[in-house]
Amino acid sequence: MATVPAAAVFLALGLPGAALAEGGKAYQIDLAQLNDSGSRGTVMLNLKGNQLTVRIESEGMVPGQPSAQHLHGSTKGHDFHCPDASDDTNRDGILNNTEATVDYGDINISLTTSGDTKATSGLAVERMPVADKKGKVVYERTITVGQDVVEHIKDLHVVQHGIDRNKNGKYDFDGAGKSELDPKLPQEATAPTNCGEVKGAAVGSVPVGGIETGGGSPQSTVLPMAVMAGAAAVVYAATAGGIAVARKRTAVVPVRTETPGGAA
Ligand SMILES: [Cu+2]
Repeated sequence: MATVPAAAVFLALGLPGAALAEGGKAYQIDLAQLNDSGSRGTVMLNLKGNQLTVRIESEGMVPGQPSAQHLHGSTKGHDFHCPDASDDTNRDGILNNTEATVDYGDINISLTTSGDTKATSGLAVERMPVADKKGKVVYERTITVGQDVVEHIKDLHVVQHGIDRNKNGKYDFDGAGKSELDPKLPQEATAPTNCGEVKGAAVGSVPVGGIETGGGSPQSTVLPMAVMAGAAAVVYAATAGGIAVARKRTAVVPVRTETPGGAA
């Protein structure tokens, strides 16, 4: 089982002990690339009561671009896991979110930088971390979670989204075409770039009710990110240069557009 003295884990990883509340349980996740993205990272989950502190350090992300990131999976005992290239069921060379959701399950928590962390904030990219110029993302947030999350923390996985298939430093339609979730979004913006499971989860966690796929669970009959695209306060807007993050006051009309390269 992956539970170890939290302070020891942070010591071993070189992460600041101050980030860790005393008396909590810590779980480590190694993020492994999907879609040949070259992305990788380390996640520490620290649980103290119903306070979950999530710390992510990842690299190989698309510089200057926001990365949607979530805890995926089920807190009801269904067994999900990280996908691999064989889950590219339409064999177009891209593991898209719909294909991957069969394995990693729906969004349980959106790992936003502020505001709510509901699944409906899954594509609230103005509240998602932006990679620095070297493609590094550092994220830390403490979230109040439900008892179901406390009891099933080992059944959840961290997934970060956003790839740069044509290596031009931005999300655009030339790299991988349109997202299957929303034709207005590039596939590069929504495809998963990495995924990681809690270490030792397969040993310590016995799924209830056996293995189910995302497609088979009732909550997965609606594509989560497609739903979020409509609910999110922010959309990706295509520009001449590629993709920009457009803030909206209403559900329809962008009122301000930022170029993604502006974030340092
Ligand atoms: Cu996700």
